[in-house]
Amino acid sequence: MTHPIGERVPRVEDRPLLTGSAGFVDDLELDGMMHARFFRSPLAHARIESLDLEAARSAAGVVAVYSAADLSLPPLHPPVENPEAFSPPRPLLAERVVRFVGEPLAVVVAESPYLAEDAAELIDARLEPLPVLVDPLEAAGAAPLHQHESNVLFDSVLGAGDVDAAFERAAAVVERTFHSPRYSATPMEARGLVAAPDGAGLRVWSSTQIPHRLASLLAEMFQLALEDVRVEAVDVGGGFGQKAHAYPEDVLAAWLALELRRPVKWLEDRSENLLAASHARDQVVRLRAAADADGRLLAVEADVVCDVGAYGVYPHGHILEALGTPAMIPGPYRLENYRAHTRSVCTNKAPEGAYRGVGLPVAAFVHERTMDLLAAELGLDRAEIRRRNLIASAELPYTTVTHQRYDSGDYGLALERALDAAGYAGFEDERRAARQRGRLIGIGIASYVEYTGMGSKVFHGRGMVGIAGHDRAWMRIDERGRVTVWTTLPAIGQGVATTFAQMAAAALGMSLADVVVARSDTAAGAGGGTGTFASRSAVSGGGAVAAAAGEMRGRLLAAAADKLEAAVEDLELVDGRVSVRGSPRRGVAVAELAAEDHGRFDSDAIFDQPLTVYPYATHVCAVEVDSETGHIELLRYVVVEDCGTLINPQIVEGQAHGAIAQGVGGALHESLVYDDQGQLLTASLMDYLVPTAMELPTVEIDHLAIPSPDSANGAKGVGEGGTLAPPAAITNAVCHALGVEINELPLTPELVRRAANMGNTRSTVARSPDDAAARPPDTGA
Ligand code: MCN
Repeated sequence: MTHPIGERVPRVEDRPLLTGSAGFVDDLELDGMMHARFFRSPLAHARIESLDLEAARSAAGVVAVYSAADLSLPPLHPPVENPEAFSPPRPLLAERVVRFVGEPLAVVVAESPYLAEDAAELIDARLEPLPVLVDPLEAAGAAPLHQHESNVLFDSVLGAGDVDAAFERAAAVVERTFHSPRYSATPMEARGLVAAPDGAGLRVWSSTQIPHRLASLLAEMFQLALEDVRVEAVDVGGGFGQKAHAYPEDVLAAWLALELRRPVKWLEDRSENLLAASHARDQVVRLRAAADADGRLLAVEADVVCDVGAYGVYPHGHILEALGTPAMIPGPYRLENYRAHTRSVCTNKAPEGAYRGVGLPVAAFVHERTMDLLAAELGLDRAEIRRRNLIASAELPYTTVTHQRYDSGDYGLALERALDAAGYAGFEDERRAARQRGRLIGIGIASYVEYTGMGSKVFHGRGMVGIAGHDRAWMRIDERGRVTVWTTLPAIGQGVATTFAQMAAAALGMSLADVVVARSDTAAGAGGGTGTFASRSAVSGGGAVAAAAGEMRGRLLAAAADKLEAAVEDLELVDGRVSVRGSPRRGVAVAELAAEDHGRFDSDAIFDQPLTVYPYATHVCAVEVDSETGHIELLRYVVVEDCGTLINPQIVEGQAHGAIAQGVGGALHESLVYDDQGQLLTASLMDYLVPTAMELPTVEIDHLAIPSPDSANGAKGVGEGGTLAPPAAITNAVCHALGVEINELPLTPELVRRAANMGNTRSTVARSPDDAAARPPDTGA
């Protein structure tokens, strides 16, 4: 196989994962290794009166116990340089005050994880309760949790056009409030790392999406030279954004290894993961939309409130969703008049961070529910209103009112293909026939466009100055002519051990079997890079791999030119052999060149993607709803997507399946629920319901594969897109089945039954972001 791009190459990472030979953090056993366990706050907001560590310190097997008073480390301070944002520091262990249930107060190090856990239970904390803020709308006006004038940590207005004039000439106006619950990314493997002293420095093995960024943070925290901190990403049992951050626990576990001069393992349990790893998508969006009599969007006005919890995450800060959701509320539609007011508000809940899709599933839920609502208002077909508003392929590149430059594609084609595949045209007949048999079925559409593959310009433009934005690849060839590739984008389950190998093999004219993608490791070469998040590996990593492979290829050709006494331009590199074009017998094997002096072919390249690329899709979903039990059955699920040139269609489909599973979870089941004292009521998987294979539909996927003109390989990102549409497509289908309106998630059986019983009314809690006094109606749940 000489050009494996676009091939359905089976994932090389699967065999070790399926045969148990993969190496996760918990598989690491080092001599003399100790185990860390955190003592966490049982209260959401309290003054720390005293912390008695003595019983824990004298417990069996305990090596040391530390509280904030024993540390001389700075807080984690997300470097956010955005004039509209205030970024509060986050202490590694709470000092004076705790701000959420699960916040670490002390850390115990013991000879076994069980002894550490037992000893942590002996810690006696006297906490004086303070008023608890769980409602962002109330928190906005309440006493500040940080050294800032209010709990509003980000306050921004953006927009363009004449919104008021557009509303005045509208034929239809809809105004609704949309609620997105709090979610957890719930990776199968929770957070964890192993750290060990290493001469004057430190060695870390981490389940992380950002090994290079973690290394630079640890070097800064411990005042070590960057080259003295080596971080290796081990096999990652899912990250989904949650591991795109560095947490206080990571820093402390590494510090313990340095301080005690022994290896330390820290692994959290599921309950800690649900309590204290980052959450996401807790938002209230009030939206007004205006359309003319033909259903063409005239104006949109949005008020977005993001509940970011007690702190920002490192290094992204607390502005991830607050920048993402309002920027993408216009969706794939033509819109000239837009105004959005966005606030990030801190509360006594766990900090919010990245979760696959970051703010965009909320934007898609809002714009796709709004399309259906406008269609109903105007008596238009729901597909037709989308047809009239979708940006046409001839209009691309199209710069939106929020300064997104949608690059390429055909949004209308994705819609039509998805409608055809789902049988949209004949669905009304099916629905009527089903009704006659007492069955309630419905169909829902969700179209979206998203940003992927962002480079340094975008992150720094947002004020996220702690994110490099570029990526890097290093390549070496051994004496047998086999190539090893390292990148700054670790494999987290998304298949880059396969797709980077495909890219390198294609660029080097080599067989896939001769290319190995190694785990990301800061020891692979000097310099850093960004990491795996925001669906950037295909584009940014792809650019770095192509550049490094190009460099190696150039050196191989130059060496072959010397040997063959031919001009470089006359040579070709195919199937691991350089030969003179037209005289295939005059050639030399790459392995032979490498055997002579393999070091001279090493390459190293940096890539910074200049333009953001925008994949898009339409999902169409058919459901059956049981109005007595509230059960929703997904009958059919069709996706037509365009992530540009497909590197590996099988991996792209796997990415879509996984992301859709998470989107279905978000639509039907998942919700982190706090009580009014800030206690998390869903701190186990008995209560926080993730979808299982039983709930998932068979997904039919079609690809448009229109290459992006703005990425080096024509690809756009695909890892997150599948999460964006399911909440909207499923809710639209359920509303269609029942003839009701629902504008909140998840669609629990209680909510569906309540909506069905209310008949054709709005079931959503009618509460505006500005109305702090209004209370949601009793859910009866
Ligand atoms: N790909 C391709 N052709 C394209 C685009 C992508 O073959 N046109 C391939 C890529 O080469 C890569 C995969 O699809 O193998 C995803 O690529 P990309 O969209 O660039 O996203 P990233 O590799 O940067 O992955 C991150 C993304 C995000 S942000 C989250 S969160 C996420 C995800 O993808 N977390 C995951 N997918 C995940 N999948 C698994 N199994 N586990 C996670 O934690």
